[in-house]
Amino acid sequence: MEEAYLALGRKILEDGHLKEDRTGTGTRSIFGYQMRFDLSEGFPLLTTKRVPFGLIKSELLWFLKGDTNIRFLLQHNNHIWDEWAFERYIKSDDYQGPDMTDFGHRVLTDETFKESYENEHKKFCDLILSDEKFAAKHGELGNIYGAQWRHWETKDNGFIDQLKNVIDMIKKTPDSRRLIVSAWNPEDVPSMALPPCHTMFQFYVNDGKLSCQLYQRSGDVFLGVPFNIASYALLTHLIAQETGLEVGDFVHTIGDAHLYTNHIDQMNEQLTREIRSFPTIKLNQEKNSVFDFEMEDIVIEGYDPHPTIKAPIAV
Ligand code: UFP
Repeated sequence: MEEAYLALGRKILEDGHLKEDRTGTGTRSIFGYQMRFDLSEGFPLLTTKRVPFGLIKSELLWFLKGDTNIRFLLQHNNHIWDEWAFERYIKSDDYQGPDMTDFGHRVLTDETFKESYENEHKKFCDLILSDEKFAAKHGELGNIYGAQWRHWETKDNGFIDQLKNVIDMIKKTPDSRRLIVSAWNPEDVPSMALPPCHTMFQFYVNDGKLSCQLYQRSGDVFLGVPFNIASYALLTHLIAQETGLEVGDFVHTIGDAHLYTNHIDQMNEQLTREIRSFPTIKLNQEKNSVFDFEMEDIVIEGYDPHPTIKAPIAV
């Protein structure tokens, strides 16, 4: 099944057209691609390079809680959302340190600046962890996934818990063709630093099995997509357990599927590696609501990947 992912990498290398992008890095890109993973055959955590499952797990539990403050992530040593909160902080009146404008690009080229950035970033994270008031003010990311999934604001000042509703529907009307959660909120998009990449997902129940399809508008195929596959596979497992279903397929549909030009060598290296068998996932069988899972309730077994391949993140 991992071949489905590698085939995408290969296709972009062969057919992808050069395309400029928002980050100024440049990409090779194709439009419209679909992969399918039969979750009953193993958990799709890539083996041709190590994918850090702990980060995927804590991020998903954070989304499920409807939490949009990075404090929970930092408490779990997860730094994948730091930059977005840090960017807001340095633009606020409370930030008094050295100029951090455009830090994402400057750290790549200026060693002295990088040191200063790392220093400020560490101070920021320490404050988020130690000072509750600071965290409430500066750790907040606004209307990102957790908010849209669990707390979609309505015109009459109420809110919709899309995820809870979809789980109820899977239990009561599993044949429904409306089992959808949308993170794409057109009212919020213009004010968001990073509009949702995984924009909507749909469930499908057949023969006692739960399948999930994600529509991802934009996929960084080397760095982002391996995370996204594992995250939605995990979500499908959690919801299947609550609804008493087996797992079916995870179908991953991507709009702009791209390789950044500084990920080409890394993708080529990954393509030379031999696929190993996927690991399996064990969930605490005593948890029967997706909202009750803690880190230790979810365990990956038999994961034996090739080593990590490092690549710069485009910002
Ligand atoms: N990206 C992913 N997966 C994610 C995520 C981001 O691949 O879960 F949050 C990548 C896609 C793209 C960039 O390369 O981040 C977002 O940029 P843009 O908004 O311009 O598409």
